[in-house]
Amino acid sequence: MKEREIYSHLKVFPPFAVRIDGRGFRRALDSLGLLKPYDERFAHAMADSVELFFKESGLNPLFAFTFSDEVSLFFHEMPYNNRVEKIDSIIPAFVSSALTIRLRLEKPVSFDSRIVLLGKEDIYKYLLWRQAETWRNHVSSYGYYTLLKSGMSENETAMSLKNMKASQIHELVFRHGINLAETPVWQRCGIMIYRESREKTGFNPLKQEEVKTQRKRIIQDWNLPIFKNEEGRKLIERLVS
Ligand SMILES: Nc1nc2c(ncn2[C@@H]2O[C@H](COP(=O)(O)OP(=O)(O)O)[C@@H](O)[C@H]2O)c(=O)[nH]1
Ligand SMILES: [Mg+2]
Repeated sequence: MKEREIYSHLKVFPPFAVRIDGRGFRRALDSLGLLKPYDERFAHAMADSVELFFKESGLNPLFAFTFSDEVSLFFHEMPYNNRVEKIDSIIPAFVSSALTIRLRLEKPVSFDSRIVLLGKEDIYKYLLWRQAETWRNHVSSYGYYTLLKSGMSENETAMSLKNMKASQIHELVFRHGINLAETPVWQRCGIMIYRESREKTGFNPLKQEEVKTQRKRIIQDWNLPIFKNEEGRKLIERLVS
């Protein structure tokens, strides 16, 4: 029967990204009574689940980028012989489980998963794309909940939004007291999770000498620059190298 496992030899060559997205999270999160469109509690749970992945999964992502219910993780190495089936199953399973524990959910949740083949030089372009999506999602979800609060049905709201330009949504939301240029940075730019190396000076009592060691810690960056700008480009350059 082993020969029927016909996808088991499918492999991917690093570097690549894996993007996972919460399945049906619109409904799945209902029971939590989250603030709309953004709830810091949910964003923390997502970022903490990814941080736990860095610490406990045994896999070694370069860094990760998350907004809303999606996470992109970047890899330049992968155990399991780079097998697609392993990558696309273990990663969403780990994050689903971590999020379930973190949010104390009573019903199971799942993430879908896809592999994105990227040359080293494509990683920046990919991140520009996902951060642009973060921004679009930010504008449209504020627009959506503003219209909904003003008494429209879900269908009417979706229809109206489709016909509105971004600038019109900005104005609409502004009239309801929210300036979309001044919302928290994480809502507009997303959150990055990465390892940072720091040199630590210790003392070796046997040799009676100072020793320098590299300590790694995980950073959650909630104050990301716009990747298109110089500061953002430099950050990504540093993370990729
Ligand atoms: N209330 C709330 N919902 C969120 C938040 N972040 C993500 N979501 C929900 O997650 C959904 C993610 O979008 P999408 O993946 O397209 O929808 P899905 O197919 O239902 O998972 C959004 O539509 C929101 O309903 C948050 O901070 N607060
Ligand atoms: Mg989703």
